[in-house]
Amino acid sequence: MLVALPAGRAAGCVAGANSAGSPPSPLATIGCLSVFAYSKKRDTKSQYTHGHHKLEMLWTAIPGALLLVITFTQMGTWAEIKFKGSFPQVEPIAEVWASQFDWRVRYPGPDGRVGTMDDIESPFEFVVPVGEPVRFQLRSRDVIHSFFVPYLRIKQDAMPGMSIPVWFQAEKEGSYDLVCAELCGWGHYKMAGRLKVLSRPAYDAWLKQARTEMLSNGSEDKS
Ligand SMILES: [Cu+2]
Repeated sequence: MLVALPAGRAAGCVAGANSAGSPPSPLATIGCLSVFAYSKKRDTKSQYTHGHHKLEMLWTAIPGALLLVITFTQMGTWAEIKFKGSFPQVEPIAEVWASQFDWRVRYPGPDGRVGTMDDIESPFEFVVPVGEPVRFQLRSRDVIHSFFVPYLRIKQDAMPGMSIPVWFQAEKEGSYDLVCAELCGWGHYKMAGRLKVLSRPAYDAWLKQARTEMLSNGSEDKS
């Protein structure tokens, strides 16, 4: 039956093999391929193609030009976000440490400085005031991580040995995803933190409460 179908060979072969509702057997498949292989004239030359230069130049030049337009039109925005000279003149609110597989936000304690004994640590939770520019230093304890808050479209790599300044301004109160956007190891998925945006009074109250708890060293739980 296989060789009796010179026209529409493949369809005929498969249809014939499937007539009983079962998948084509290996023998039927080999038979179909053989029909194709041996039906070609042996003396024909292979066809070579060199593409279409004009078309290739066109579909290279158009995306290239578009990328250049995008690059130059957004340079101001990029500079505003990333260049240190255009950062808002505010004190860093905290240090954000990334590590396998953890976010630690260190706020200054009563001495107003980060990196001292009275720092407040907030694991997996970055609390900030709404409607104000927030500046922080981003650091890594081990490998490359990436601080990513999709809601704010903010992403910055955290590099070991570097303290990288970052800033943003959240305009709406709420709780947003804070994730690591760099595949940093087997527990990468665990770096699921939160960015909590509070009103200024609520933020001050949260900070005061956190400082009180830190200074009490847990003694309030014993009462
Ligand atoms: Cu990470």
